[in-house]
Amino acid sequence: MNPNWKEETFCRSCGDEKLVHMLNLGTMPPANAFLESADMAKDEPAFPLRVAVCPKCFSVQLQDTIDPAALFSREYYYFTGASQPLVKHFEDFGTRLAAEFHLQKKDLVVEMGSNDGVLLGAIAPYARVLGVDPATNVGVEAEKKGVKTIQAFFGEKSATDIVRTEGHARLILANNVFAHIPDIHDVIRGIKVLLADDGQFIAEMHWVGNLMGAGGFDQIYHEHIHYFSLHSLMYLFETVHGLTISRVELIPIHGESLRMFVTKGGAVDQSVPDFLKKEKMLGLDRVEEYLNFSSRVTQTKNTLFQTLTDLKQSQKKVVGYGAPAKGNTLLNFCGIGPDLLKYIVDTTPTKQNTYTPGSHIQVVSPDILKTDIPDYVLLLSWNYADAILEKEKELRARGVKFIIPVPVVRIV
Ligand code: DWN
Repeated sequence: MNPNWKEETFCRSCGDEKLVHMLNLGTMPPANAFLESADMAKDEPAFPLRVAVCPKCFSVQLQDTIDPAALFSREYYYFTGASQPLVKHFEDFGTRLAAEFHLQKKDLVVEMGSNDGVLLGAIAPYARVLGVDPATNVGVEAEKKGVKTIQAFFGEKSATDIVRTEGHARLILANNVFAHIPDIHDVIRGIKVLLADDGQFIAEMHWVGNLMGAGGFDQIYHEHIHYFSLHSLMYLFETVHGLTISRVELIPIHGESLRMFVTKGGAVDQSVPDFLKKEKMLGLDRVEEYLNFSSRVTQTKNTLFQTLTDLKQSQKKVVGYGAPAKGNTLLNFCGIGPDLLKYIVDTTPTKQNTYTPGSHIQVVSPDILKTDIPDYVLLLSWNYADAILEKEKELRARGVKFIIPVPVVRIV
């Protein structure tokens, strides 16, 4: 048994052992484990990727856990700053938080999973900011933005240390990180220690309703332990931890993500009951709805593989656009390799001249598209489709077609 991996039998959120299996994506390497040339000849660790739902609290979660240290306490290949639409999203959000919460220099704002400091950099002019991130490399980029970063996992211990040196936090932020953490109870205990009594914990995370609907199954990978609904978040924060989800927003990021505002009590905004009603209409309070997902995933897999195989047989040149983590789930689950995708372009310098984990397709700079014109482009970063299709309008004017893979394959 790989020491970095174990199978879970109990619901991580409520402890109910009757987890119901809902989807098996096979065995594959971690989605951000891009390979340098020297790594290609070495053994590539791969792990089961299976998803289950808890019939009691409706928490959707991986059945297998990889040691977070094996995933995050290392060079991290993902930089928020590589995606301009995401940079704008977080810069706008930072400005909004400063105004909405009347932030002042005495206020402390802490972000867990702060990556290269894009969000905290936007808040730094208004308040004291502190990043917490376990990766060994991203903090250097954050420091360039004036964002001090502690290289650690956020939890009760790191939160206690921060209170001792910096005091309590007016805001604690977590964007695309809370769902990555196996021991979410330790994180919530840390939030309760660090958050000021009038403070708010604000988190963005992929929404399971989108993942099973218009978004894609490709957002399932080993970094993402949990796939929350508001129903399951309510059980975790309110029933288990006695906190209050006071407001919720659905935001058009990474498909559609939930943004929740958590307080230590007080008024609850109408958005919370309204969203619970929306989820009930989608059947997210019924296990059957989760069990229906698997057949749609298999349909997408078969259609995408057949589309690319047909294009190859028609001598068409097909390349990938964007090397997101989710793209590696898609490529590995659908069995797509260098025979079907000649290369993949990506704006992230650390990803360029590497190879995708499992599928071993080379990642190169988008500059290649200035001279090497493909017939088709598989848009692996489909969550930025609008911005990318606009950016590549000249390619499209030359007849290049874009394949959008999820939730159903379509060519534009
Ligand atoms: O939770 C996570 C999600 C939210 O972000 C993390 N586990 C890691 C990461 O996942 P991802 O890699 O799927 O995220 P993105 O932001 O969808 O990745 C987009 C990729 O596409 C980046 O590598 C940058 C690239 N890109 C590009 O090459 N050209 C992006 C844009 C907008 C472009 O024009």
